[in-house]
Amino acid sequence: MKLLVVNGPNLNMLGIREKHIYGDRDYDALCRCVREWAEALDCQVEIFQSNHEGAIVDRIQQAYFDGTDGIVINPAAYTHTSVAILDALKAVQLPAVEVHISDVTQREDFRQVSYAGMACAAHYIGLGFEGYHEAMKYLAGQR
Ligand code: CA2
Repeated sequence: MKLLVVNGPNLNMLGIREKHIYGDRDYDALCRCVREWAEALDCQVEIFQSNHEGAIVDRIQQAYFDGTDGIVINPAAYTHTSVAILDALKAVQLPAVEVHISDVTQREDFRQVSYAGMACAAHYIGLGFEGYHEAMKYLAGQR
């Protein structure tokens, strides 16, 4: 099974600031966890991070053609703004799961809408890095 993990803007800055919200581990640590979990689940994984909305749309579209079986997505700030990412997820019709490191339900009003989440089959919110693990297990369980 081939999984694509998509991370949106500023997630590459994890561990540098706002540690009380996102924890003290950095983005490389997240990527190492994701690769270890993929191996344990006997899945292939590609991790994609971009600070650019269009690049994320392009990568989701590419997933339709490259044999991706499922998408784990943390669109970061684009969660709350991007109809383009929602439409891309709807266009490819691949199983997708939304992840947020922090508990966005307990944060500012502007974080209460998730466009991408409308195209996702499951949501793991506020579980830290472990949310990615849960999302990967969910998709692997669909095999
Ligand atoms: O909790 C999450 O995973 C978020 O997707 C993280 C986003 C935020 O905009 C979403 O509302 C919730 C932020 C990504 C990381 O931003 C940083 C900010 C300061 C320092 C390091 C990273």
